[in-house]
Amino acid sequence: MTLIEDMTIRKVLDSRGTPTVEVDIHTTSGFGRFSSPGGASTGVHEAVAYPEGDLNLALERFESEVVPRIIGMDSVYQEEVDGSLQEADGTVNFSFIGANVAVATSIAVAKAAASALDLPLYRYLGGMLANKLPRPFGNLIGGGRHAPGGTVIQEFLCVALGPTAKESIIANAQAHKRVGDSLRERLPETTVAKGDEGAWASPIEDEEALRLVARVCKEIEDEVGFPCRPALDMAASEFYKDGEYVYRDRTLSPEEQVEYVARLVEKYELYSVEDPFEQDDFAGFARLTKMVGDHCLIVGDDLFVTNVDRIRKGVETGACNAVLIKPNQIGTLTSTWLAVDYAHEKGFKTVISHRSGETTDEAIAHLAVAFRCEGMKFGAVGGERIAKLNELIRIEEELT
Ligand code: 2PG
Ligand code: MG
Repeated sequence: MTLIEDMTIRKVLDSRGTPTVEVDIHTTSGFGRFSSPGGASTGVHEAVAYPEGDLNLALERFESEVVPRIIGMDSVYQEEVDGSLQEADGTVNFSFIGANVAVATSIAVAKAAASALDLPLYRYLGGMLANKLPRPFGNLIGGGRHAPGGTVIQEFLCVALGPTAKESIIANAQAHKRVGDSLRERLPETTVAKGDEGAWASPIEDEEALRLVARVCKEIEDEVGFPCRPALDMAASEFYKDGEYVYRDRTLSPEEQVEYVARLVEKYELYSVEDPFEQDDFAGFARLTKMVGDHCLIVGDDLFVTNVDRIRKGVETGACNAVLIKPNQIGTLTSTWLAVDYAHEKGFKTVISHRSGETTDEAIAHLAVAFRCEGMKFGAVGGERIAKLNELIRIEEELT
């Protein structure tokens, strides 16, 4: 029933129109498919997406190294399958077969096992403990690598804390719409465009963007009757140049950056701040966590890259109180789970996340529920984003 009989790989497109890989897994009576997303503001410590940056070479290595090892394995033994992927690769960062090939295979295998057992993926992975819905983080204004010419800070988000995930998802989308209207009013002569994740892209100053998002969050909060809080993903490595953080209107030293971010947290009552410092500055993250971590999530993305060893360093140094989780940063479902499990054991929250270049696959909605993540960052609008948000709405319906 669950033995892997056949597997194929193909090139498909992600939401930026960039080719990515999709893997199909057929078991005796099950089928699974997963296509890998791709990042733009990728961390330097992430697993390598494609060997030598070459997708075609990854396709060849799938045929020569992965297929012979995985065919005949039992799809319910996920750890063994993922171990074979590591063996087929033989490096510490999937630079031989490519993390995108590994993660597509790994998650497709889990989906095939779930389908053979006639279970939804979240139930197959999470069992009876998969009964809690994560908080949706909706991206409203986007800049950085996702919208060059827009804000320097990469993401200004709304985290709606509604009684149900569905109400929160809808509130985030309302906030997105309202921010678009406000930007059109503010810049009547300028086209208001969207960036890679469907967030509004606008050439306004960062703090003005945050003020706008905070105001809209408050308006939506008053309308829906539950809290809606602003949040940031600064992706600060992208504007860290020669030891300083370079904004359009100011340049800050690392010490000044700590003070600046702490001020933003207090003034705008931020729910969370992701990557406020460059990706190796554990000390900066620790200082901020000490200052405001009792009332704000300090989230490490490029800092941790879903890697247990780096999360351990965060725990030891007091850097952050939350981890962003992206399966393709680390390459397999097992390694992703180890990162989540370790973070939870140490009292860190987890937020599972899309990539800026996404596919329409909805599997990470299932992982968010199965892994009991605190949050999920899947965007607010856009086809490849709502594929996941709507799946969460369906899962919630099944659970209630
Ligand atoms: C991030 C992600 C997703 P990217 O920085 O958190 O929002 O961006 O996929 O480009 O790394
Ligand atoms: Mg990030």
